[in-house]
Amino acid sequence: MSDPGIPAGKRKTASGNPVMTSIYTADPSAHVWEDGKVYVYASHDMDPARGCDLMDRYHVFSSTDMVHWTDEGEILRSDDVAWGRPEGGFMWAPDCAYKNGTYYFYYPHPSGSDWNDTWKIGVATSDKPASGFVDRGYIEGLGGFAMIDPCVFVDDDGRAYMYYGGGGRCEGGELGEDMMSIKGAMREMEGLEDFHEAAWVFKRNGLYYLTYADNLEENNRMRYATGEHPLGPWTYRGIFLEPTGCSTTHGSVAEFRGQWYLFYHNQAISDQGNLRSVCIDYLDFEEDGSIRTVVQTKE
Ligand code: FUB
Repeated sequence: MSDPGIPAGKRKTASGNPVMTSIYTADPSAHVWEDGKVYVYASHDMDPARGCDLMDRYHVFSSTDMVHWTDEGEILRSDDVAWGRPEGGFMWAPDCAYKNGTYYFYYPHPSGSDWNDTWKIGVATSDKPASGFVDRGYIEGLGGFAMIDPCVFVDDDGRAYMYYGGGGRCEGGELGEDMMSIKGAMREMEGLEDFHEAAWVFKRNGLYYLTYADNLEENNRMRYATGEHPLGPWTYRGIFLEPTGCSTTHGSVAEFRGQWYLFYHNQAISDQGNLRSVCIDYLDFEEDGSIRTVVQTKE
């Protein structure tokens, strides 16, 4: 006898999608930390929906069961960043990593008025996952055009890797012990097809996965590649999230109590591409490690 399970699309992740409904949220980076809870670090879309320039703060959400979510409140805003763009705004897709008792919150933010050419990756730290973050400056030696969407992956051996990129180029490199410097140099991630932005790296059964948003106009999908090493080279494997109805797509992947999940955003509540909301759906794999197309739970 085998357990057929409940078909994808019939299973409820939570109270239905979108899951985060206290504020408009986008670009979810999900992590299960040592306290057993799942935390989502998200961008906060602001009303009026004028565009990505108005985004100037981040919230964290937590859950003990993937069903009930608590908005833990704001953890950082552009006013807290002494080195940041004088006019503020542009706090784009963040990520968080944990090492040796410290949570490192990574966020892309321009350092000058000429926002698209002055991106830097800022780092704020705390000894708690959802509060107490203090900005520590930015990662030295990097900066410039479309250096957005940082993702930090900490491998089982404790080595940490950073990825970022927009405008068609994804770069990766190893972080130093301080989690705020790059060991050696960043290098282009090879083997990705049609990379746009939103890199995310995770490991399953010894295989590394790099997921990202592609360039389909006004309807980005999510694609992925796999590799034997956290910095590639990567083998392109396909599309696993079809358009959500939102002009941008940005996702992360986490395992919680033996089940894998995809976190992403859509515009189901507002019907506006700049007022997005975080969604969660099951992420399932084939025997050979390939990712099945995600069935988007709409409500
Ligand atoms: O939320 C601002 C930007 O839109 C992100 O950095 C991109 O990944 C896209 O979701």
